[in-house]
Amino acid sequence: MKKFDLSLYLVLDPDLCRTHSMVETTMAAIAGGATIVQLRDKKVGTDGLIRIARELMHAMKGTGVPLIVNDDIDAAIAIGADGLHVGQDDVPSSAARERLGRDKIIGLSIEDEAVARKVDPNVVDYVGIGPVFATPTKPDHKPAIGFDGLSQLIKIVGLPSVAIGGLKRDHVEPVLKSGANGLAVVSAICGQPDPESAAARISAALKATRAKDMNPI
Ligand code: TZP
Ligand code: MG
Repeated sequence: MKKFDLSLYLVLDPDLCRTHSMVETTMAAIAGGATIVQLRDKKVGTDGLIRIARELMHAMKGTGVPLIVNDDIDAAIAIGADGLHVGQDDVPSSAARERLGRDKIIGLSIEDEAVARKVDPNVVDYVGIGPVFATPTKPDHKPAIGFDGLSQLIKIVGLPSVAIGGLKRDHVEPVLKSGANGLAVVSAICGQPDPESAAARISAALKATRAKDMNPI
């Protein structure tokens, strides 16, 4: 059963989360309105990821918020994560689907038109598109695409999508106007002095923007 809400997608970064820990940040963000969480840790290896993901799953139990593992399909399978997020240099999404089965969520990062045109909607459940802006959180990121690039890629892919890269609360409106279902953030929540209120402020902006669009003056 695959149900997910991309509105406020928290991507965890172990370095930025140092002050509050990943579990604490995650639970605060969920209390503030985060709708989906991705564990992204490039340094710990599969065993380390499994250990952290187990702690996260235990803490998140009963919240209804899915946990997605970045890149590491073995870790995702070992812990029974809700899904896997892959980039262009990771396991191909078709191979991931074969191993994970139909019930798991598969997300794919896309950065340009060529990649967007190759996405298989029978395999991929959602796409992460960006970076919208340059960001120090991912030093090796591809060139920033801005909101014009974002809306162009969303139209090409035609799948649920989440924007990523340098996004803060003030970007909620242009992100939704570009056609994305939500925004994925790292530093707008991880490492913030109060991750719960940081998430709550973004979540409130999402609700206000959607309400405004439904009731145009
Ligand atoms: N992929 C593209 S940009 C990025 C990732 C994981 C990092 C986004 O981090 P931040 O702090 O929200 O700019
Ligand atoms: Mg990757």
